[in-house]
Amino acid sequence: FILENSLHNALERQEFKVYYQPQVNSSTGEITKMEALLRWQHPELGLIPPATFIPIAEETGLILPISEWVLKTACLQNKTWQQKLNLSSLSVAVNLSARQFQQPNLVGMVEQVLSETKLAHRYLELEITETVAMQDVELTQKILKELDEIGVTISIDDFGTGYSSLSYLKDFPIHSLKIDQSFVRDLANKDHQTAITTAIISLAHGLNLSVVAEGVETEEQLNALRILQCEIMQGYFFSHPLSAEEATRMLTAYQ
Ligand code: G
Ligand code: G
Ligand code: MN
Ligand code: NA
Repeated sequence: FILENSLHNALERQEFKVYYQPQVNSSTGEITKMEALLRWQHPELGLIPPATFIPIAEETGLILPISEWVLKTACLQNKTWQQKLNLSSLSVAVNLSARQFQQPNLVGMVEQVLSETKLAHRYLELEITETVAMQDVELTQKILKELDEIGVTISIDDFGTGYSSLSYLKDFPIHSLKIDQSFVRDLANKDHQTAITTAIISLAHGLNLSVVAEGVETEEQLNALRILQCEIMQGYFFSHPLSAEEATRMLTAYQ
């Protein structure tokens, strides 16, 4: 109850922050994209993780205004980085929630935000989990098709953890698969469990999709992924999620 009540006021009280975590091309060192990750700094309870408040926000419908704010903030930030830091090809990835897929005007809202922030459509990637994508396959197909038509790119988040058939991969207009952290973690254990990661990477390549490894924490994992020809990586090994100020400093130093 306490959380639900304060969640109602959190937006106007400016208690949300968007953090950013880079995606790195491990061969060239290039930062290709920043993933926007929402944080809630509660005045009494401190930092509340998204896993705690997003389910409440979903139930109450508050996720809709919050998500729109995240999208706007992230697009504006990316546009600023492109211009001020001369990173003209930097993209931004934003997570979509289940509830947003039932929102009738999702695509219109996305278009509106892109036009307000003047970010070219191709620099926005929307991440959806397999589980959300599979809730209503026909609806997902319709929405993804519309997003694809306006030039936004789509990735499947936490790939491999959902309960789904693989046949949708050829029907949905998606651009990349994000290998779930749990599989990347297994790359470093002493049994060298590479089977699932290997399969996801070759599946992605076979379907002409790009593939991103999440949760890369060690050099050992990085090397294993390189051997498997996974080019794009994200994780603590490169950077934790950073505040906008920290991310700007990091991008400035890198540039
Ligand atoms: O840092 P991490 O604790 O940020 O994120 C935990 C979970 O919350 C992840 O599954 C992530 O996808 C999700 N998440 C983070 N930010 C957002 C957001 O802005 N919208 C939605 N729907 N999920 C988010
Ligand atoms: O579900 P999604 O992939 O959107 O959420 C990413 C989550 O993973 C966030 O909570 C983010 O803070 C976290 N994260 C990012 N990099 C790492 C990492 O290297 N290790 C671990 N354990 N978590 C990570
Ligand atoms: Mn994600
Ligand atoms: Na993920």
